[in-house]
Formats: sequence, structure tokens, C-alpha cells
Amino acid sequence: MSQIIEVKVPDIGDFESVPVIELFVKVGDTIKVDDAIVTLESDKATMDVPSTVEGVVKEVLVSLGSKVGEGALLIKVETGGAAAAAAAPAAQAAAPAPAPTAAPVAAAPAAGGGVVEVKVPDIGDFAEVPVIELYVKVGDSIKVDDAIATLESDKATMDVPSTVAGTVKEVLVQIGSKVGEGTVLIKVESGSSAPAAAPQAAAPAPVAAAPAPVAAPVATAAAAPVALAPALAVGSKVHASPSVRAYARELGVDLNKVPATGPKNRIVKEDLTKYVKGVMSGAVAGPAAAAGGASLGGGLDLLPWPKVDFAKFGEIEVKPLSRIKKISGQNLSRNWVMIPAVTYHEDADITDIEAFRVLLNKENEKGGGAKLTMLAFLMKACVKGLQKFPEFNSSLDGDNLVLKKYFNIGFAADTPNGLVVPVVKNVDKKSVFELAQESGELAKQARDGKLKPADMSGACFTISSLGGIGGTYFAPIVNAPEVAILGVNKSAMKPVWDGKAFVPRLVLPLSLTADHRVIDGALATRFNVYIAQLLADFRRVAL
Ligand code: CAO
Repeated sequence: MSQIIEVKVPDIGDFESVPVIELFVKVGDTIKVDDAIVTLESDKATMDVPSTVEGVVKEVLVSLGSKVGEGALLIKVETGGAAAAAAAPAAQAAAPAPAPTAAPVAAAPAAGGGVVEVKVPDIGDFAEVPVIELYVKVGDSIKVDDAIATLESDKATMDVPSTVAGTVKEVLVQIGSKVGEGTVLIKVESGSSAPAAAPQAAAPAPVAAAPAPVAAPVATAAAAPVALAPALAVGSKVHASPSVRAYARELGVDLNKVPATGPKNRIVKEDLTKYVKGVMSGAVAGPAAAAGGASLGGGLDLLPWPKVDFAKFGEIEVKPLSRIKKISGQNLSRNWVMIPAVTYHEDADITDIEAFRVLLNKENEKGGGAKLTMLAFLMKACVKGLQKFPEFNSSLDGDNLVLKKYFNIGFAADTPNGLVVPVVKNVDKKSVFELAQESGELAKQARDGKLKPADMSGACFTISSLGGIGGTYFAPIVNAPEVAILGVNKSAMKPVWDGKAFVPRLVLPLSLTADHRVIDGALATRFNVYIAQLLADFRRVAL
């Protein structure tokens, strides 16, 4: 005798409204126990919800983007006689149960601060889950809710956030370590007496599915064969961690097309990189070419990268690129290829502002305050420009322009390992002295390799200053999803015609690159002229 059984979202921890990002079943499909029905993704975890029954899908009650929580009805399944009997207990097991209190992971520190252990919270029934990413090292200062590690079982990927603020004293796990509830991840010296335990911030328990043997750590995927494995059929289930999914979204890559080499057919970051490289070099058909547009201008139609045996011509040395260079290289390539960018030049007369800067620094020397830099004045002028021309403080999101009401400025910093872009937040609310101090500190942290992801995110606009090195003009690459970047070279004394005579003035060369989809030439030139006016007479910043 057949029976209709409802499959609901099980206990997923403290999350109430989590979007469905993948849907694997449709009406008429025959499914088995443990087949994935949907993938849910919160900002902390990605979880598959498996079926608890076997049978034929009669109704699907959610769609992509639906927001669900514990107990939400996903599908109705018609089970056969025998299947129904077997399925019933499982279905009950999936019925909403009281949410487990995500274990408050921090042991209470001694009053007045002390060393606090941060442990793996309640992650459901999983005992041995591998650490696939580790975000902290000894000496890092962390805040409550900063991610410490990502754990990945075969059903869920979850970030474990810190429950305390302080300095990391000890890291007790490494990538590949197998952990379970209560495993100590790190020891943190907290500055104050506040343990700041935030139970609700702990990682959610993964879906209440029967635990399967945990997958091998993703790190082993590095040894995966070089040949491309067959891509998953379109529409079939894609396994990837939240970071890989976020990266794919950023690149606009359809994960269905990426061949997986990770354990259990999981797409790892290297797979994504290899796929994008393949598309860029022409070795793999990109979306347009794959759709039959190989020679119609839809894809990039690029020749494969030249393979040359350099050693044939003389002695060589092979040096692997630094991690920073690899990551920034990928971003720069995408931005260079995808943004119709134009660079506009302008000269700013900075004679007066430079005299003012030198004067202030002299006065300041006695007080021992931070040295005022040209960069700090440039930041202030740029914010004024962003306020006057809001398109410069925007990002493209499909057919929408997202206009930002905050003013964070990134600046390119040259480090021994490559280029990084620290971000000074809320520049509009800070004095030139504060900006000089903060950018100096960030530049130092950049050179020491101590910047954290949060220090490099949230920029609205970037300044790339080569003024300390030299040069006249250059064409910086827009730092997407921003829409413009201002390049600056070394100022030089030049003869400037004042209407009667040539007078010596200190001239700063500006090079503004802008995304033409948002900013046309007239707007870009107006912005440049305005910035030059502000720098020529900084009193205008106060207007
Ligand atoms: N014109 C003339 N002199 C300048 C100048 C300019 N536009 N900008 C800075 N200077 C001077 C400074 O006054 C300083 O001189 P003193 O030592 O006599 O005071 C000297 O050059 C060194 O300055 P700096 O560049 O180290 O300091 P800064 O605060 O101006 O810049 C930072 C900080 C982080 C932007 C810089 O150190 C840096 O890393 N620049 C490189 C950025 C880069 O690589 N961009 C390219 C990206 S695309 O590949």
C-alpha cells in the first residue's frame, strides 16, 4: 500500500531563513534514502538535505532561492508498500526536533582575561571531520566571529567562528586534522575579562542525516592527476565548499561545467583555477564556444599559451610564484579581460599642498605624531570626489548599479611577496593625520605579511601610488568589483604658464582608470579635473 510522506528540513542549528541554492529533484523522480534533495547555504555553512525516504517525488514545495528553516516542507514522496515501512521511522527522524544548543565553545577565562580554549561546537553526529581550511596562526589577533577553520564532512561544510577576541597563542590543529565536538582548535589570550561567548554564532549543526565515512581532506586533491576528469553532467549534483562556491560566483563560473578531482567528486579550488585557465588559454571551451560559438566572437577564441623549452636557449631557473602573486594574478587577469576600461590622465598642481604638508610635518616632528603623507591627502580628495560623483562609489551587479553610502579606500601596497590592497575604512570620518597613521600601519602590516582578510575587504575605490618610486603616468587595472582606480606617479617641478609667464610649479601626474560600462569619458574627466582642483587648493575639501 502506497503512502505519501513529507520530507522536511531537519534541525540545522540556529538558522531560520536559509536559502536553497541547489535543487536536485523534480516531480516524477525516483529517489532513495540519503539522495540529496536540496543544498542550503548560510553565511557559515553549506548543507545538503538528504531524503529520509525512498519513493517517487509527487510534489516539490520549494524552488531555488526559497528561504527555509527547520521543519520547512521540501517534497512529498509516494512510497511503495515495503519502502513505506522502511521509510517511516527515518521520516520521523527528520521531523523537527528541538534545536540543540550549539555548545558555547569558549571555556570561561579567568577574571581579568587569560588563555581561553576555542573548541569545535556541536556539529551534530559527526565525530571525525577534517579541517579543510585554517585561517589563523600564532600571533594573529582575532575578533569574536572571525572564522578559525572550515570543516567539511560529506554532508556539510561549516566555518567554526571564534567565540573570543584576543591573540592566538597556540594552534592545535592543521589542515587535514580530524576533529569532533569539543576538540580544542586554538588557545587565545583574551585581552579583557569578557569571554564574549556567543552561542548563537557557533557553527550550525549539519543536517541530521546518517553520518557516512568522512571524506579525505581536500588538501590531498593537490596530488590529483593532471588530466581533466570528466565534468559532471549539467543538472547533476555539484559538491563544493562555500569558499569554492563563492569564488565561482565571483568569477561567474558555472560549477556544473567544472571537472571535479576532489574526494567524492568534490570541486576543489584547484579545479576551478584549472578550468578558468583552460578557458582563458583556449584549451577548454568557454561557455560561448561550448554553445557552438567558437569562431563567432562570443568566446575569447585565444590561442593556447605558448609552451617553450627555454632551457634549449640557455641557463634558466624556475621559481614558483608566491601565493599573493598567484591570487592577484587571477584577479588582475579577470579584471583586465572583463572590464572595458579606459585610462584618463590629468596633472594636479600640488605646490601649495606639498608646502602645507612639509610645514605640518615640521610642526608635528616636535609632538612626535604620525608623518603626513601625500597618500592621506589623496584619500581625502578622492572621498570628496566619490561624494560629488556617486557613480565612482558603485559596483555593477548584473543590470543594477549598487551605490555605496560608505567611503572605504583601498591602496596598493608593494610587499616582498607581491601586491596587496589594504583598505582604510570610513575615510570620510577621519582626519588627514588619522589617515596617514592608519595607512602607514596597514602598509607595515602588509609588508610583514600580517594583513587579515578583513583588512583587505570592503573597498569602494583604490589608489595606486607609485609616487615614492617615480614614473610619469601609467594605466592601473580596476580592482573589481570597484569601478575606478586612481594611479599616481612622482610629482615634479614643471614650468606652468600662468597667463603671463612660465612659473615653476610642483605637478602631480594622475592616471584614472574607469569601467566604461559605468563611467564614460566625460564623467571620468570631470572627476579627474575635480580631484586636481581639490589638490591645487585643499581648502575646497572643507566646502
Ligand atoms: N611624488 C613625489 N614624492 C612622493 C610621492 C609623490 N607622488 N609620494 C610619495 N613620495 C615620497 C614621500 O614623501 C617619501 O619621501 P620622504 O621619505 O622624503 O618623506 C617617499 O616618496 C617614499 O614614500 P612612500 O611611497 O614609501 O610612502 P607613501 O605613504 O607615499 O606610500 C605606499 C605608501 C604603501 C602606497 C607605498 O609604500 C607603496 O607601496 N607604493 C607602491 C604601490 C604600487 O606598487 N602600486 C602599483 C600597483 S599596480 O602594479
